[in-house]
Order: sequence, then structure tokens, then C-alpha cells
Amino acid sequence: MPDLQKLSEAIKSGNREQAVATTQEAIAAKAAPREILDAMVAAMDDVGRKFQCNEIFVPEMLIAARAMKESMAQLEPLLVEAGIKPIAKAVIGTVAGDLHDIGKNLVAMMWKGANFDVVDLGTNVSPQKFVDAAKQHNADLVGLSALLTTTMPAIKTTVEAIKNAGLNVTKVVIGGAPVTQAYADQVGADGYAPDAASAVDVARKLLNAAA
Ligand code: B1M
Repeated sequence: MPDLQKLSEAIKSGNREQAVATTQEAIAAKAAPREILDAMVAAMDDVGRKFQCNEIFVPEMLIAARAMKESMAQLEPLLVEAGIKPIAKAVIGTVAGDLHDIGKNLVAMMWKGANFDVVDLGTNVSPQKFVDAAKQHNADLVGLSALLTTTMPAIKTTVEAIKNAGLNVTKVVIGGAPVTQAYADQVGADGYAPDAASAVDVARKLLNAAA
């Protein structure tokens, strides 16, 4: 009987070796890929909750996400084989003129942890590049990150470019230290998240509403 609780605990504590080994054990014991995935997503949900309550901080979250990523690499071929698809396709990047990527990377990791397929466009991403990627990947979600007051206007131009491109089913989530809910309302973004864990909650809410 595979110990999926042990897998969850290994991810939560960021123990990569144990997370990968437990995933391999579960696969060898013929546990259902969906159950293994659910254990991983539940672990990352817990990590997100603890982060929101300030029980853990960025480094703990990063190492948990890394353990999740390496375990997922073991599971991925089985998920493909079993026809289990990510629940959403997301494109994410830091807006034009902005080179900060630590927060954006955390959001990308948490979205992956929630079983979203994430295309990371990196930093200094132009509105057109967001639009092209959203179209190319048929994105359900686009995530925009900005860390500078001087690059916040690029969020507005990017949101406008996405809406003007007719990508009406694509939901835009924005965040970053200077960004607020009021700003999101002002520029017509679909969602705002103050941190990476909340970005999962906000995205899930938007996806459920669109379903
Ligand atoms: Co820069 N920097 N920086 N910087 N930097 C800040 C942001 C600053 C506040 C420092 C300061 O002056 N006190 C200031 C901005 C001031 C302002 O605009 N109000 C600043 C400045 C001025 C600059 C330069 C202009 C400095 C210069 O060259 N004169 C320059 C700009 C370069 C550019 O982008 N064009 C610059 C450069 C850099 C470095 C390259 C040296 C480096 C970035 C390295 C990297 O990212 N790879 C850097 C860093 C590290 C910082 C600080 C110290 C840390 C930022 C960070 O990573 N925080 C920062 C000061 C600070 O915050 N204490 C500062 C940790 C990260 C986890 O938090 O990114 O906020 P954060 O992400 C959070 C949330 O915001 C949210 O979730 C994350 C956590 O859960 N979130 C989202 C983020 N994106 C989201 C997207 C979402 C949802 C939530 O949905 C999609």
C-alpha cells in the first residue's frame, strides 16, 4: 500500500529526495496516478495556506515547490498515459520594462502545484508577446507581475492588448508589490492576488466561474 501521506509530508517539508523516492514507490506499487497527483496538490495547498498565515516564508515555499516539481517529473509520463490533463493552461510573465521575477516564479510554481500547465514567458514581456502566447497556447489564464511603480502602466496596456485581441475567455490575474485590488478594478483585470498562494485561490475561482 503506497504511503501517499508520506509523499505529502515530504513535499510540505521540501524534502526532495524523499518526495521523489515516495513518488517512485507509489508508482511501483501501482497507485492510481490521479491519487498521487491529488496528494501532491493537497500538499501544495497546505503550503499555500501556511504561507498566507505567515507560518512559513518564501524560502520554505520555494523548497516545497522544488520537491513538488521533481516529484511531478516522475509522475508526468503516467498522467499523460492515463489521459489526466492539467486543469488549466496558464501563461505568466513579468511586464515590459520589469526584470523582477522572484514573485512571478513563486506564482508559477504554485500554479503548477495546483495542476495548471504553466508557460513562463520570463521578464520584460511586451503586451504583444503576452497576446501571442495566450493565443498560441489557448490560455485560460494570463498572469501579469509588476514590481515597480514605473512598470505598473504596462499592466494596463497588456490587459488592454489581451482584451482588444478578443481573448475574452482568457482571464487575467495581476499581482506584485505595488499592485492593488483597486488598480486591478481600474485596469479591467479579472483578478488580483496579493501573494502566490492567493493567486491559486483567485485563479480557481475565475476558472470555476468560467466553467
Ligand atoms: Co528591485 N526594486 N529594482 N531589484 N527589488 C524593489 C521592487 C524596490 C521596492 C526596492 C526599494 O527601493 N525599496 C524598488 C521599487 C520601488 C518602486 O517602484 N516603488 C526597486 C527598484 C527601484 C529597482 C531598480 C529600479 C533599481 C535600480 O536599478 N535603480 C531596478 C529595476 C530593474 C528593472 O526591473 N528594470 C531593480 C533591480 C532589482 C534586482 C535585479 C537587483 C533584483 C531582482 C532580482 C530578480 O527578481 N531576479 C531586485 C530585488 C531583489 C528587489 C527587492 C529587494 C525584492 C523583490 C522580491 O523579489 N521580493 C525589492 C524590495 C523588496 O521587496 N523588499 C525591490 C520577494 C518576492 C517573493 O516578493 O516579488 O513582491 P514579490 O512577490 C510577491 C507578491 O508581490 C505577489 O506574490 C509574491 C509572494 O507571494 N506577486 C504576485 C508577485 N507577482 C505576482 C503575480 C500574481 C499574483 C501575485 O499574479 C499573476
